[in-house]
Amino acid sequence: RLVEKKLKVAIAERHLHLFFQPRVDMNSGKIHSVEALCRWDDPETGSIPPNIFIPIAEETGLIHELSQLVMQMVCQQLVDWHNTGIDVPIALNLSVKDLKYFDLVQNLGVIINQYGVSGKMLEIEVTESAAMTDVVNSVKVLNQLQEFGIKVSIDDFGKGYSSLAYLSQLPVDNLKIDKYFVSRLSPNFKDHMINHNIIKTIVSLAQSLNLKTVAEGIETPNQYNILKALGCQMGQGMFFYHPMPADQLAKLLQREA
Ligand code: G
Ligand code: G
Ligand code: NA
Ligand code: MN
Repeated sequence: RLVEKKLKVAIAERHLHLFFQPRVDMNSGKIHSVEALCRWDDPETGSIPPNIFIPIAEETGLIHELSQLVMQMVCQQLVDWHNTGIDVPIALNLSVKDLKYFDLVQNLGVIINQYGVSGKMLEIEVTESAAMTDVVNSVKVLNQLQEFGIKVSIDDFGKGYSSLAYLSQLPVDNLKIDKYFVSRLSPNFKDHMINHNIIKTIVSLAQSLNLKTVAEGIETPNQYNILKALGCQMGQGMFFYHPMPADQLAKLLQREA
């Protein structure tokens, strides 16, 4: 397929770059870390969104090369920011296919060493469906990541299928509450109380498992206030900041400092 060929070239020629969306401490409002979101600029078509190219990368097996490139770009960014006096941890998204790829951990270890970055500056986001697909393997992979000091988050929590029995076995640090629940907190939605209660339950589940919660897709002051009251520790969304290029984020952090 044409698009497959183009993606392969894009990865080889590095027509991919990262945007960064701040993750904010709900109480202080300070930027805690950032999530790296991959962008593909095609010289002919223009910008192609990840919702389109990530599934193609997964189908074609190009995801491993793509994730490898994202890991390198993330480490390079940590180095570049560090050299300008900025140290902010970066979370990157991995696919279900990445967790099954036995070289992932080893590759990441090599990249971290090459760039000389600390695992403490990195976080991995995986969806619950990814982590639950092969729990024995996931436990192994996530444990190894944590041995590097890398944090692990379950992304889009509540949206996929989760087994609570397995969740307690997974070595994870954070649950990211899916933006679907957050988006339906407004009283305009008939089910807003149900979503409110689901979030309350997720926060309480996280507390009992000693995990932190991050709410995704916060867009309004009302959503922010509810999530804060429910004890959600961190938040992301357009209410705080849109995803932005690296230099813009650097300026923002320099202003904050
Ligand atoms: O920022 P946004 O619309 O662009 O991202 C859309 C989806 O693509 C999200 O589910 C996000 O997790 C995913 N995504 C963004 N960047 C990456 C990446 O580098 N790797 C993987 N596997 N998924 C990504
Ligand atoms: O699946 P994941 O959580 O990694 O996806 C992050 C996605 O959420 C990206 O597509 C990003 O652009 C998008 N996003 C970031 N902030 C908001 C927001 O406030 N509202 C909505 N609807 N999407 C957001
Ligand atoms: Na994701
Ligand atoms: Mn994510």
